[in-house]
Amino acid sequence: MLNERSKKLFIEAKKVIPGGVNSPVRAFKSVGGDPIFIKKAKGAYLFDEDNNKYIDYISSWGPLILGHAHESVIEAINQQSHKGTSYGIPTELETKMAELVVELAPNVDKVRFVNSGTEACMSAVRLARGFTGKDKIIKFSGCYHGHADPFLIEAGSGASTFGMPNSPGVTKSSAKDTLLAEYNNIDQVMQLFEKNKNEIAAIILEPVAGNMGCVLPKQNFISELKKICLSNDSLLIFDEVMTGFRLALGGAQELLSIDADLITYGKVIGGGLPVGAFGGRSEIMDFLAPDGPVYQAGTLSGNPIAMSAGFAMLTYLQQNPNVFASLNEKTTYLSKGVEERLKNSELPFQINQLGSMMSLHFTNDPVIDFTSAKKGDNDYFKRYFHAMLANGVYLPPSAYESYFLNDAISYEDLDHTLDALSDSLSFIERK
Ligand code: KE4
Repeated sequence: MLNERSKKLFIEAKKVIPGGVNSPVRAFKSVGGDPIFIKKAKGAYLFDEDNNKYIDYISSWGPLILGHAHESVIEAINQQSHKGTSYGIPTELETKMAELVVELAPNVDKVRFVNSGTEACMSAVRLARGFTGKDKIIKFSGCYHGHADPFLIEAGSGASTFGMPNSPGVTKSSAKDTLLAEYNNIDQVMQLFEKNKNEIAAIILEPVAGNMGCVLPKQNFISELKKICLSNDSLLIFDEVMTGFRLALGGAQELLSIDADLITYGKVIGGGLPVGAFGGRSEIMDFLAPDGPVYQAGTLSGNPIAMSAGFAMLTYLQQNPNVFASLNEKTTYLSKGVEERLKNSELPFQINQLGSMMSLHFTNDPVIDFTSAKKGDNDYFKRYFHAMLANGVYLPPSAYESYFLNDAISYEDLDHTLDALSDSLSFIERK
């Protein structure tokens, strides 16, 4: 594939944008080569500036669960934009969107909208600290909750892709209030509570992790976390920025049948526009300003364009719940097809999948946490990524990401993807 125009655009971009991108993972640093620049997208397909077509397996890192430019979302944005884009004044639309989230999200009485998943997670942690009067939080290595200081302590997405577990600029004082445990390791969590009695405000985790590849919680892991939180007057925060409205209409809380105290959302909730949210029981949410003492704010929070896109997205999912079954079936078809092809190769591999989240790891060991995820052969991964890209398949450009299928992907697209893998195997295996 010719990428001359993308190469030129990348050179231009780097002159005025750090690294040429507005989010590090897009720069292809962990897979090598230069990023492609996208001109447009529709349904399951991306079209780059050199008119190459790709089947999209990142769906804007999750939001576009129905595929690009879905008519219901575009129509809602069109209609709202003629009424103005932002007022900074309450609107009925925000209430309607909040009512819909409260209806769809289990165990959420009230919700506050923000503009990103980072903001949602950052605000939820501040609220948990304010509500409990405690300072420390526990997070898990390999889980990513955005780029706020308390989380860049061995983050599992972009930061770990660069092997920069602790980002410069994160102060020692903020780092001391973030305790780390290995995902799926309940003993480490218990030890942290022993050592930090009455100091831990919350545990925050991805209930199904997607930032070390897709990693599933072990049986009882999360129910044990909930018990520990209850017995220590700490809060359990589910970061559902990735899983919310993707794994099920009620997200991981529904799928895993377990309630968290605070839940954060992003990605799908905005239908492709910048929306984050955090919600929970009224007794906790009422601690937020202006009624409560915990401050949190945002100029464009709840802006009508983003609300209209999110409302259209969630309404469509509510009225077409078969989307989730369809996505799960397509993802299972893909993961089984990949397994079929790789088991006849020399390559070590593990495939993790839950619903429409999946990841492929070039390692013999089960991937159950960040330590095991890091054992994956990144050289194989790089060759795999570029071989698939050359075959018109755009995968996440990092071994520490999950595939995000969208429901516009057809079985023909899935077969093309599997054929591309077959074509790529000799290239991937080359030492
Ligand atoms: P944003 O601030 O990027 O909207 O959300 C942060 C975030 C929070 N929680 C989870 C579980 C997340 O996955 C994310 C962001 N996900 C990454 C992809 N793994 C976004 C891609 C990027 O950083 O460009």
